[in-house]
Amino acid sequence: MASTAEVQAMTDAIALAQQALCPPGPNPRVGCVILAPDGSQVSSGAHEGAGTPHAEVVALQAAGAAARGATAVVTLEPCSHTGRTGPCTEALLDAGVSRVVFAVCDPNPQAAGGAEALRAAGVDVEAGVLEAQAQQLNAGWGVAVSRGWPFVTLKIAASLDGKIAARDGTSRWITGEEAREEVHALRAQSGAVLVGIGTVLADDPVLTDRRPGASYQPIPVVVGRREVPAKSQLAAREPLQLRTHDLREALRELFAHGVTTVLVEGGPTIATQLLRDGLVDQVIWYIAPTVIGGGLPAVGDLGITTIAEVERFDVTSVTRVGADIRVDMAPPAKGIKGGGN
Ligand code: AOF
Ligand code: ZN
Repeated sequence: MASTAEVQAMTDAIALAQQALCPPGPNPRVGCVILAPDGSQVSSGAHEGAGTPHAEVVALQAAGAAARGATAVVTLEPCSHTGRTGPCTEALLDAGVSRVVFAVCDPNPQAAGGAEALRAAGVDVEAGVLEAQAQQLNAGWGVAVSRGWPFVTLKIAASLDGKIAARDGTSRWITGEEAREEVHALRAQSGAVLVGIGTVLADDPVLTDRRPGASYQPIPVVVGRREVPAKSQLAAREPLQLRTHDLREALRELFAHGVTTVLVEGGPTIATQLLRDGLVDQVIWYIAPTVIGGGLPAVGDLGITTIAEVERFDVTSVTRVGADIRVDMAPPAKGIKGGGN
């Protein structure tokens, strides 16, 4: 059983991981607190992105000799592999830590096994403390590393009747400023923002987080065979261009580039294909309180011919954003065509 001091330390470690300047990418958010045998906090640390020391190592370094006989409280199972940095299991053993309390088992097959390695070396190990809370730190990352392609969020901003543009192609702005600002925050939480080449040609998007003080920008990704025009706004950002129509292949390639979470922002061709192939993990749908009538539908033909074939999402939240409505949805856990894990 974890002590009160250990549970408090885990709460603190989760907060540290949450606050760390760790960009969304190949590495998870992780926090660590070192406790002395009397339960007092000796040191703490958080991970700040790929290539930088893991949270355990940051905390151990700050603790120095005081780590001997101490308890390490970590939000993620300590790694037992050499990746960009060395194994944390070794660092913990070298420092003389006698107990390790962690929240979430490492879903990364390459790094997992730390708990067993520590136990085998005589360390007292406890797993699962505040697991659900710590899970939220890296929800998309966990899904991605366990299956080998990124967590996909499909964002759509449409009218009540599901149109994303009027008949002449004009689409700025269907949703209001508040919704658009929220989308900038979604970009800040994503490793990549993906659009089809059709959207680049039609809308000339920039795909950046333009909120004041934004320090991180997701990798812009364009899918499709046609060239990104040199004079487009995106060209200056040197987007990653995936010249394929096979989105499954494109997603695997993105994962190979270190992308674990991708925000898909258009257009209908990509949205249709992702839904048809069951590749969507989360839908964030902004509904503007307006009816366009004729115009461009957000989603094209999914190959559904009769109502018995439709798949319903589970609604996870409904919120008002300015004058618009945001609906968050997830595909039902089972029965996703081809996209299950
Ligand atoms: C982190 N930060 O604090 C911990 C991680 O490529 P590497 O060497 O940085 O290893 C990344 C893996 O290490 C990661 O997928 C996860 O499984 C494990 N633990 N990673 O980035 C940390 N503790
Ligand atoms: Zn590690």
